[in-house]
Amino acid sequence: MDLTDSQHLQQRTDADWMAAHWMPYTGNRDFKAKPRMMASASGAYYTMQDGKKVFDGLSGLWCAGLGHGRKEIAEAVGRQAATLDYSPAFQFGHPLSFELANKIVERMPAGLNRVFFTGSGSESADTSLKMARAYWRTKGQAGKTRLIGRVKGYHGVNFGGISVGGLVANRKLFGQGVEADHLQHTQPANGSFFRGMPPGEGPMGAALADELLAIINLHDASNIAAVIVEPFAGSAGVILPPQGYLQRLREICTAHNILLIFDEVITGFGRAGAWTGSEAFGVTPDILNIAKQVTNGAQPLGAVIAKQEIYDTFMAAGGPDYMLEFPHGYTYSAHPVCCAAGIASLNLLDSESAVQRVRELAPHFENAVHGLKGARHVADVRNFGLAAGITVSPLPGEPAKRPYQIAMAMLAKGFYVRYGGDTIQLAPPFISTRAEIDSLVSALGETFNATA
Ligand code: PXG
Ligand code: PLP
Repeated sequence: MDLTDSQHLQQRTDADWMAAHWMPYTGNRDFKAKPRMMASASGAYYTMQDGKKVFDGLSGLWCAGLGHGRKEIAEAVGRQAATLDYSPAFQFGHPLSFELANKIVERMPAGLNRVFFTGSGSESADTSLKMARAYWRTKGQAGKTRLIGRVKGYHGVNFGGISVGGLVANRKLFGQGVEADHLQHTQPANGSFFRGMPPGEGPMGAALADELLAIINLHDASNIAAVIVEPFAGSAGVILPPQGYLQRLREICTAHNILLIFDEVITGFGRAGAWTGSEAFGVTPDILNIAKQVTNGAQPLGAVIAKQEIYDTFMAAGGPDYMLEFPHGYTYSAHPVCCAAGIASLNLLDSESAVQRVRELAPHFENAVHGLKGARHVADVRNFGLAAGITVSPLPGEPAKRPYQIAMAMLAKGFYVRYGGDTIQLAPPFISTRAEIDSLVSALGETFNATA
């Protein structure tokens, strides 16, 4: 395509041309009437097609903490695409996936050391749930099939993920899913304004985890395969576990032979100021899911990391060596170009001490976002690492409207923030400066105050 064509494309927003793309999780009618087209990105900024520079207040969709346009990642992707653009995912291998698996394991909690690659967080969720059921069946406990999620949980959009997920808007159109129960959410009452984790005492504290005992009483542990939770819930608006809550879930799962799965698609690889939420909160699951930041968002890649005993169980039951042990996988599992992006991204997280940087920025970010207390419509602020959720008091009958209005007003001011449900979400890049965080949050405060 010559420059003229590309310039032409850059300017095209006519309705007929845009009709062909049914956009995901997007108000298609609104977008196509008022397009928000991005043209390029560098560092912590997007350039919109009209030339406007916009600060990336959510690191893309929680995935580009290292900032955009990273030369090292782009070069690794280009080199790999030219060398081995695709390699059959089944029954053949290529060195990069083994290299990346080792690099991932080095960053996982001790004992989680077997990496199954997927193409996204949703695929990771469904892979982990199938792995859990198959594990128990392989061990001769075929009755252990029930899956336990949590209200307000998000585990992507595939059938397993929406069944254990607890954001009802993502499930209600789709009919019968997989049998699942849900723990209560851990979101404190509006007006709590806790900094980081809520205290462990009281009815919204660690005792919330004991609800798992009630579910076990109902179904019996002999029918339950796994519990899946996000260390902190991202999509629902940054909902922290109370002190001691995850420890309690771990104890109950261990005592009752139930696998504990952490969905770390958002909390993995730096966002929580540690390599994993597991590390940040000091609790180790049996299975840990990742995606997003592992490639800095530059290529689609996810993974499920299992403890060795799970892998060994499948191997021991696998029959003759020429037979496969786990009938599961995707055409794009361990895609060589995605693995190249993953290796380059993990190298950059190391060479830039990005996780350390998140830890250093987090107190500044916490002070900034909690400065929003008192702004108009701000009902609660929650934060951890470089993530924050702000609950917006609803317009009567239209709880989702004000967040939308606020996000659009922020865009006009040059800041991209995410809105979802009754929340505004922030997850600035790890490379943000303190001044950038301050201007993001002060623009948000002004916008709240100016919103009817
Ligand atoms: N698990 C968790 C915990 C997630 O946050 C997924 C699974 C699904 O990943 P994929 O790659 O299939 O989208 C996610 C994704 C938001 C937002 O603004 C959050 C996600 C995706 C898009 C937007 O909260 N989380
Ligand atoms: N549908 C059909 C008809 C297929 O042939 C395949 C893969 O071979 C799939 C779905 C699954 O695609 P993927 O492996 O990319 O998830």
